[in-house]
Amino acid sequence: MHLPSGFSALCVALSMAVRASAGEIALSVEDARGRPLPEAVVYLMSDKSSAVHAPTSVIIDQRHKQFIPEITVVQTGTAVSFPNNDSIRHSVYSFSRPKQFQIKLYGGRTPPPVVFDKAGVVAIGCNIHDEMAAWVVVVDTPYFAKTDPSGAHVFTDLAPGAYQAFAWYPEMETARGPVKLVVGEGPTVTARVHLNVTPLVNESH
Ligand SMILES: [Cu+2]
Repeated sequence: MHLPSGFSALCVALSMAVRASAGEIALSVEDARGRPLPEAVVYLMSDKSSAVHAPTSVIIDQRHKQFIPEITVVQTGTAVSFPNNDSIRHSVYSFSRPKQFQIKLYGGRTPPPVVFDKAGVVAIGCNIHDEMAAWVVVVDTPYFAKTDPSGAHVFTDLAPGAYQAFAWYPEMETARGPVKLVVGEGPTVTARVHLNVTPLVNESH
């Protein structure tokens, strides 16, 4: 796997927490300065993960010349709609290998959804407005989330077994990982993932 230069090696700290609930993995993600990183994509792979399916339709809105949300994570096979709620027209496209598409200029009626059928990172833009950017991270697992304001997410109700954890943030070409974790019969498994990235600056929020 090719990793872009500029990202340091993955630092992982594993510890067993004392909480008694079984089948949980608690992940926390931090940025280059060691601060909690909200809105990072995290996901877990396991032998059984592709057999379970997450919801299969998702919306990425367009308002005030922005995609909302900017970061979306979906399971392979998910259909994503791109409604345009601006009074100007947009043309949504991607050149990324897992999903190349182009929707001609439109306003008003929402075009048919785009099905993201291959795993990987898909960078999305608008042909008219260069400043519009969004990412869809397509994963072969239903166990995915974005980290909360404290940079964390807890996966619950996990069957015992081996899992591989990954984390991703915009501008990374591929997700960082795997962090190997084993869910046993007992306490929560925790892992901390350090990504050498700078949080997105978004002046309009
Ligand atoms: Cu546009």
